[in-house]
Amino acid sequence: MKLFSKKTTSLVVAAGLGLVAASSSWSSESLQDVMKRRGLSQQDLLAASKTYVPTGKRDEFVAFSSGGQSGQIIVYGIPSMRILKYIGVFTPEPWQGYGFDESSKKVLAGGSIDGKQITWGDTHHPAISETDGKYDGQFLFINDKANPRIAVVDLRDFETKQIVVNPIYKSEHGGTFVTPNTDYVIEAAQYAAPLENKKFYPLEQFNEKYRGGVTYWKFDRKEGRIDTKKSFSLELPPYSQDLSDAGKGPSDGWSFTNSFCTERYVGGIEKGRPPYEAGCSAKDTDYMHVVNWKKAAELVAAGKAKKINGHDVLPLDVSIKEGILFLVPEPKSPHGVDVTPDGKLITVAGKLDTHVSVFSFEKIMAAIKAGKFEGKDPYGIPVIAMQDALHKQVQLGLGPLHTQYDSKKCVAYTSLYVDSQVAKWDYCEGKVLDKISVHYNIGHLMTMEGDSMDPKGRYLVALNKLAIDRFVPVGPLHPQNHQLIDISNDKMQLLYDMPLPLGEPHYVVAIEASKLKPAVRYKMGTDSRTDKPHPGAVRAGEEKTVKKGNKVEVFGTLIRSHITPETIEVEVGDEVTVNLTNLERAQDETHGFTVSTYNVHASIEPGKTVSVKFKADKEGVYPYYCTEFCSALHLEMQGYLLVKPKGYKEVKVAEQKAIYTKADYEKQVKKIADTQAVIDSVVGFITSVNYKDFPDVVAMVEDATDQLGKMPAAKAKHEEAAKKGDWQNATLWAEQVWQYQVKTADLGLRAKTYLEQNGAKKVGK
Ligand code: RUQ
Ligand code: CUA
Repeated sequence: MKLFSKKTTSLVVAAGLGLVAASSSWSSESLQDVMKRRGLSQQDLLAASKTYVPTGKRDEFVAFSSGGQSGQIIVYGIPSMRILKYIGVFTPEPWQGYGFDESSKKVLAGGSIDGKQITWGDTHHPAISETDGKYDGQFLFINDKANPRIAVVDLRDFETKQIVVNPIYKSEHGGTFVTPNTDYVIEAAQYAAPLENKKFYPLEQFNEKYRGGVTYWKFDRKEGRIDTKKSFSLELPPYSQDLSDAGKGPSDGWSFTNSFCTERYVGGIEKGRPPYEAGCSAKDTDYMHVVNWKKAAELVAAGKAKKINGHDVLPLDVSIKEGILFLVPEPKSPHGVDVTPDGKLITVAGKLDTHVSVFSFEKIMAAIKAGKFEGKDPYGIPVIAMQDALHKQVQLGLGPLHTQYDSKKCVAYTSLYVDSQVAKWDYCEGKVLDKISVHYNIGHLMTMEGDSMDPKGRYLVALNKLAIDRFVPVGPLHPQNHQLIDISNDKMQLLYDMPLPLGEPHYVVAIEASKLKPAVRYKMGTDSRTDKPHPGAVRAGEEKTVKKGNKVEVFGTLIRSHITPETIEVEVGDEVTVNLTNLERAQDETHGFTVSTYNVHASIEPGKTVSVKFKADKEGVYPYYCTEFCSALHLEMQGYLLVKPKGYKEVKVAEQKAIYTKADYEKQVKKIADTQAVIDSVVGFITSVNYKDFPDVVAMVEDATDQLGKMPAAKAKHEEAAKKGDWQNATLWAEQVWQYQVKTADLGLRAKTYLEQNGAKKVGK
């Protein structure tokens, strides 16, 4: 029996414009044959059919994974688990020119601390911007635990636009979490330290002088940037604040932050004291911080904050007096705090407790309103009794960490680190529904839009801390393992292991792919890092090199398949800035740019302008070239940086010897005529359909028209040279005409294919 049999015949038009017919057909192997040969079970096939995304088809969800110590973000598709992109965030990323061109260097420099550039980060928790508590797909935020910072990524182009440094912490962990309309991005501290910069207090003064906190970064959606001046923090006791979450729906306006080591234990193993891990887990409970951030923002606006390192901080006594800060005991060494989609309940998992605790926001509010507290912490913060805040406690297993929600009512999933399992449970009734083993030691888990007010269910990804024996060994450092689990039925089913070899991802968020609307091209001459017109942008024909003193500035362009200018001449010691605009409009026609040994690189997508800068401090000849394989004559997309010695005198050099003859020229002219026939037929097809209804095709047609528009000048040159019997120049200019034709035809054929595949309709003459 043949289950899969398919025969496809496609016409491939090679760049040389010969028409080549290629046919491929599936081999006659049956499904059973393949199962036998590869040792696959029925169960494997079922799993494969749930994760396999056929060639040419796209994923349902897009996941944004923290890149851990890589300081980057990894983007992959679900259910295929195919990696789509790495976004450079805290770490330079050469392919995207991130950290190798001027504007992106500025973004990275925004993350400098005390004048020191930090070129790595420990990214933990990405967050997608929300509108009314639902993912809107516009922006992405991520934190750096090692050097307390937050980055803003714009999902229109998947580029990092801003890095802000937390002005008062020395470490953090509880970021990033957004409020339901992304008014604020929450970032909580981790290891307490003095809040004033560069201030030393001995560890003996830990209780008095060390502090934690939670920061609310104001996000300006219109600007697409964090507004540091309108951001503020709450001073908190030196408890190790951990993860946070924003309230939503009925709990909107409040936020919740876990903590551990409320013992305020100070270790010192080298002094014979018991280590941190013993002292920090001695008590049975730690504290969840409950903060009224809306009221906090009002207090800051009313001038109740005090400035620490130039940043607004609400002192502990103010927050206590104004009634915006409360504590609720939570089981020993908690980790995740996750508000339910309806905003009514808050799930907390304690690493050293077998239960998850579900707190009721309503009960917490009732206790606050009634002034019913079991006491105060050492800093005077009112403490609500656990029993007064608790909705339910559910025994799940060993080492519960993080919780995510399903589209089905009352259904939650919690990771069990020690048990290496995912527990599916009902948080309304408080009962376990199902468990599945994962490999191994799961940290976070993630369901589709599972921390928003509108979870989508379907899939769950387990972010396992250890891979051990799951993959072909690649040395002592193993990749991470993201395991895809089907949650659409009552029983969970493990589908797929995905190795992620770029740092240790902590958390992932996934959004419906259809909600993302990334751009295809920039408005011509845009600086993508500022979203503003780039001062170095020029249009075709306006290219120039300007020299002022020892500063040389090039205003150049890129288009298949040449860089203008093709030579840059400078004197040793000159400071060189090269601005380049990619004149293309066609989708995916990116050019790259580098100059040999000067450590610069730019990725210049259609419409973008980028500048690279360097000091030409070595005499010599340095090729530059386009680093993206953009066209048939990509390798020819080249030029020379000539760094001459000071005071160099030009020497006269003989012209290159002619090698072409009249016969060569005539061959060229014939080739041009043949190619024109192909172009005419493609143009005939495009104009016979409603191509104007397809913006991508309109862009390709514009590019093609640009290329064609350059032909007459080159044609006049070859004809004139031919008239003079200068067969050398006649042949070369004719070749250039053909080059323009080739690019026109390439675009035309791409447009034609696009139209055929996207259901273009014939239009009447
Ligand atoms: S972490 S395994 Cu969120 Cu940084 Cu929990
Ligand atoms: Cu442009 Cu290669």
